[in-house]
Amino acid sequence: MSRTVITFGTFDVFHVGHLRVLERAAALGDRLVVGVSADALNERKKGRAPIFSEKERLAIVGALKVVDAVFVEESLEQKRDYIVEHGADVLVMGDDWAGKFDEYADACEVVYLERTPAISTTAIIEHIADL
Ligand code: C2G
Repeated sequence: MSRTVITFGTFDVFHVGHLRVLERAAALGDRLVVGVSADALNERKKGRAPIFSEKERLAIVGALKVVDAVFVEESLEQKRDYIVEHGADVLVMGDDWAGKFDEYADACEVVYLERTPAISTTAIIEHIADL
């Protein structure tokens, strides 16, 4: 039986922390499906527009060897629908979200992976702004 893994994220200013979490998520199953946050969701969540548009972020994440399919994540509340729609057996998120998605444990396995230390989109943006 093939095992489908699902994960979600903005993946703005794509960096090695994003790559590592996707590689580790893919290793937990046979097929990795990624929900990439819509621009509007990002603005609601973070109070700013992403640097790269959802179309660009979808293209980058979708081109990765470890990613089998991408879709737009329109809202955080639709997670259960996305899990069912994509037939996910495992939901994976970085541990900055630890405990936040435990309510879906009745629909699939929920796994939180350790974040890659010392790298983030915000830190990269701040670093570039300071150059
Ligand atoms: N990540 C990581 N290590 C980092 C930075 C990010 O492992 N140094 C992981 C996050 O934990 C997350 C994924 O990379 O699992 C995507 O991170 P973000 O783009 O910051 O995603 P976020 O805005 O948290 O969106 O429905 C949930 C949201 O859409 C998650």
